[in-house]
Parts: sequence; structure tokens; C-alpha cells
Amino acid sequence: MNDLAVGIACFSTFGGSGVIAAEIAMALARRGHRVHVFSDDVPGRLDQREPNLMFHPVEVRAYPQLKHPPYTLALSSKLVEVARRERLDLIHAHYAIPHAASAYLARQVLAADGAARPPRLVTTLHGTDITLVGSDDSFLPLMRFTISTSEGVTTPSHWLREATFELLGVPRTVNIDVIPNFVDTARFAPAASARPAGSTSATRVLVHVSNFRPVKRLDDVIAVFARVRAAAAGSPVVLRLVGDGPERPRIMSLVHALGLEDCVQHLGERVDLPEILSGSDVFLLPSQTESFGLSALEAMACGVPVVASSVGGLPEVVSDGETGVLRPLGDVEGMAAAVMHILTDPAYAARMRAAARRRAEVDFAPAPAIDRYLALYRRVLG
Ligand code: GMT
Repeated sequence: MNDLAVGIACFSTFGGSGVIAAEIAMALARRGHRVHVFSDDVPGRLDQREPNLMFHPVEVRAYPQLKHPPYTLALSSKLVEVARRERLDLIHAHYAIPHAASAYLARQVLAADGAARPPRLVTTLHGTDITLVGSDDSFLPLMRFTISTSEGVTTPSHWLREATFELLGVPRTVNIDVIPNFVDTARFAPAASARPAGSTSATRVLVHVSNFRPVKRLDDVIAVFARVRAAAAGSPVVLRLVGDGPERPRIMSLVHALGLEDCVQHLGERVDLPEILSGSDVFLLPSQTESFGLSALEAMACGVPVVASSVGGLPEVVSDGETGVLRPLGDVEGMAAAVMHILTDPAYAARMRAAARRRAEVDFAPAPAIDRYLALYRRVLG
């Protein structure tokens, strides 16, 4: 098939969906397709130097009579403008709400225009759609409708596919392809030299990366670390917190209240994430739920074992006892014990590090995932 013109609508904020959308965009552009990315700002991982790639900022004007700037309508309008000009074959929306809903409206406008063939729509669900409906079920009809009217739907895990049928009540007649997230294992790779500044060879490093939302259960991250520090009995151990979000002020107050400020560092959102991960001994992810857990996969690619809660799609990413350890939700004692086992048994840790890296390379390489997205695009284009 000829090269495609693909529009990708995604969030620019710190998080896995923007990362995956940007990686898909860049990989398609490198394969010669013309790619147009739509977001409120440039997603952190998007390299705009790719020759076949163009970023379209969605600008929302403030009008005195509108209390909330209408971002989703501005996105629809931008999609209409670019689809007409660039003859987009397909729009790939990351999240049903709001991006697939905006794309649906854009397609209606293009069809009413008399466009022979409005762009087809592929929607990737990333998981927080479920959380959104959990907290506000008024979105449910809109979510079901946008999923059901997309020509292609994907999820990054089997768990999220099932949850879409079971929790969102999407009819099982809707075809949902599971295309697991992936990681650039050339960029995310073990690097022995990347230990944190000021640490000694005896320092053990725990790391957590997230957008600091309640679903990440940062209290559990701190609770696990406090137990590990107590069990380490004077051996140096530090916790590095990467990312930012609404929970950060409260969590840093908790760190202060527990007297842990000398060994808990908040690093903020970082571009040198591969180096930070590579310089760590254990990655902590005790989330309430994760559709996939891309940050855990990035840690594994850097050869870092993951200690996480056994929820959502995490068991499809972390092999319990092999590339990390999974414990029931909220089992901070069990997670702390798992961390201590990794920190105190060098042979066990080395086996886990090697297995984590191998699993990332073998099961989550980018090229097969991009092949599958392209096959899906071809299928929906007929
Ligand atoms: O919750 C986040 O960390 C952000 C969210 C996003 O929009 O980036 O992450 C979701 O999508 C990621 C990419 O598919 C998954 O790796 C995360 O597990 C998923 N988060 C949740 O399901 C809570």
C-alpha cells in the first residue's frame, strides 16, 4: 500500500499515552508515512526533526461568555482543517474521551462537506478512561459511542480489553485488538556508570516514576521505602521520585514528617530518565490500577527489577519472580520484603536484572508493535 497520511491526537502531559503516541508517530514517519500530531503542546518524547512529521498545536481562545475554553471543539476544528488540506487517510486517537469524540465530530463535518472518504478512526484506550467513568459515569454513553463508532480499537493489555467490555459495557461485537505498549531498548538500556551523584558503591537506590496522581498510591511508595530503610539498618539507601502531579506537595510533607528528607529526592520531570533508571536497583509501582505500566517496562529495559502491585495489566508486563515481584494491592510489608530480597541477594538480583532486560527486548520491541498498528490501519482502510 502507498504511504499513508495519519493524524495522531494525544495528550502532551507526562504519562505513558503521550509517550506511546509520540513513539508511534516518529516510527511511522521514519517508515515514510506523513504524520500529523495534534495536541495542546508538544508531547515530551516527540522529536519534531523527523522529516515526515508535523506538529499542530491546538490553540483554544478564551471567550468571555465561555467559562471553560472548548479544547475538544478546537481539536475537531484543527482536525477538519488539516484533514482537508493534507487529505488524511486516518486519525489515530489516544483516549476515547476526549480525542476520539473530537475526531468523530471532525469526520461528520468532513462528510457533510461532501468529502468522498472522511478519514477512518482508530482509537487506543489507555486505561484512565475506566477511572474517568468510575468517578463520573455521565461520560459512559459518550465513551461507548466513540468506541463503538471507531473503525479500529486497541488496548495495550488483555486486562484493559476485558475491562472495556465488562466495566464500560461496550458490546463484545466490537473488535478490540490488544497491541502491547513497547519500549525503545536502544535508548532505555542498562548503563553501569549512571549511579546518582554523591552515592557510594554501597548505596542502594529505589526509584518511582509517575504523574503523582492518587491512583499511583505514593503513600505506599513511601511506606515501602520506610520499611526498607529500617531493615537496611544503617546501610545507605535512597528513594528517587521522578515526575510531578497533584500528590507531590502532600507526599513531600509526609516525607518530611517521617524524617526521611535526607534520603528521599524529588527529581521532577526528567529527560534523562534512562540514566536515572539505569542507576537504580529497584523500581516501585504499587498502583491502585495500571492498564499496562509503561514506566515499569522502561525500568525493565534498563535492567531494573520491578516491585509492584498485582493489578490491572501489570502481570502482563512484569513476570512475578522473574523480572520483578508482584504483591497484592496495599501489601507494603510484602513489597518491602521483596525489595530487601533483591537488595541483599546479589545472584538473585543479577538474574532478575538480566531477565527484565531480556523480556523488554524480546516481548516489547517497537518494530513488531508498529507493524501491528500498520496492519490495523490497512484493515480499516479496506
Ligand atoms: O496513569 C498514568 O500514568 C497516565 C496514563 C496516560 O494517559 O499516560 O497512563 C495510562 O496509559 C499508559 C500507556 O498506555 C499505561 O502504561 C498506564 O498503565 C495507564 N495508566 C493507568 O491505567 C492508571
